[in-house]
Amino acid sequence: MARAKVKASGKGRKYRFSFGPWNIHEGADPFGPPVRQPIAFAKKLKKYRELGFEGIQFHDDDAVPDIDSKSPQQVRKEAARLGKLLANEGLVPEFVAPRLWESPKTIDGGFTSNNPAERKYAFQRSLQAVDIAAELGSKNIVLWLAREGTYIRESKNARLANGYILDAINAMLEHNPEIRVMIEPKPNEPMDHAYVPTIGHAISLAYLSVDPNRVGGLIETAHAKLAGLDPSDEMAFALFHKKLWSVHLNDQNGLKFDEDKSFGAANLREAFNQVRVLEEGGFGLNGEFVGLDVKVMRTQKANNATAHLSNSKRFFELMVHKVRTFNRKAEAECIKNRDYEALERLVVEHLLGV
Ligand code: 3MF
Ligand code: MG
Repeated sequence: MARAKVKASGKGRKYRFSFGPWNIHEGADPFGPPVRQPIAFAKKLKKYRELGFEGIQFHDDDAVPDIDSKSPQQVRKEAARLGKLLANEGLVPEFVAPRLWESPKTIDGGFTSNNPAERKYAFQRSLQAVDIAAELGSKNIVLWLAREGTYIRESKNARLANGYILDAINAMLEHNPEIRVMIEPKPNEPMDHAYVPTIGHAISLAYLSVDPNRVGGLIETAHAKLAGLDPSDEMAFALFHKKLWSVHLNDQNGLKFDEDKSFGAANLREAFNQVRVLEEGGFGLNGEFVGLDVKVMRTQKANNATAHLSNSKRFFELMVHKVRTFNRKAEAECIKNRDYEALERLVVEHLLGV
């Protein structure tokens, strides 16, 4: 297949890309078992460079497996060892996310569990994630608040729950003066409703924290869409607050389960607008990664189960090209004349390449 050559650099910007090891996965879903063999972490690490990625997103237990069975010293030691390995391979740890949603101790949520002992576990595990990030050489913690929410509203006190989440964020900030916390909002799934469902909620919590400059957001395309919002507007909101510190680009075909499709695969125009907003807002100029959170289709054979990653990166780069070659003069003219029908045609024809 002939491939158009595109550059994702220019205007002083060279985008760097990241993904998490969970993005290379076995294809299990709630209705069926794995359909591909697991790939060892070391093998996944080799894939990064091969696929043109530099940044690695970590869960705490991606970095240190079986984390709960190890002493704090052991956890730090293993994280430090991995940090050295990454540096030797020229790979960058982008962030660490405490995986609070899989432990038997977080069945009812972590920070917002109704059980104080479970809240304490979530708290301590998050502080440990901060230590892991430091040992790996990353300043970023991501909080995806997976089970911090409810199946039925009456089961938790939502007002107090927001306070518990803020307490945990403050504790992380105080635990390490260098660390930044990025909240990755998602409105639902696994919960019926999650607390902190949008970037607006996340940023309002950030301002209440002990150090608002160190609390920001990571926006995932699909999560914004599941909230019925436009991902590019959500990104613009965070950029306006100087709080868009990472993204999970992917795509989502309407309001259904979180699909994590390849970026741009469901809606080209939304992808165009996300890239347009990121470019215009200077995303990446302070070292931010263009992060992906994408799943390969369950039907994909094992021999090409990373195509969703290279495809997403390529679609992003092609969109950068589309954004940079958009006729800005014609755009300005349409806006000046309040002729948005003409603007619509300009955009659609540009995307269609006519
Ligand atoms: C949620 C996330 C991750 C999840 C990952 C695996 C950082 O959208 O980005 O948390 O763990 O998607 O399901
Ligand atoms: Mg995500």
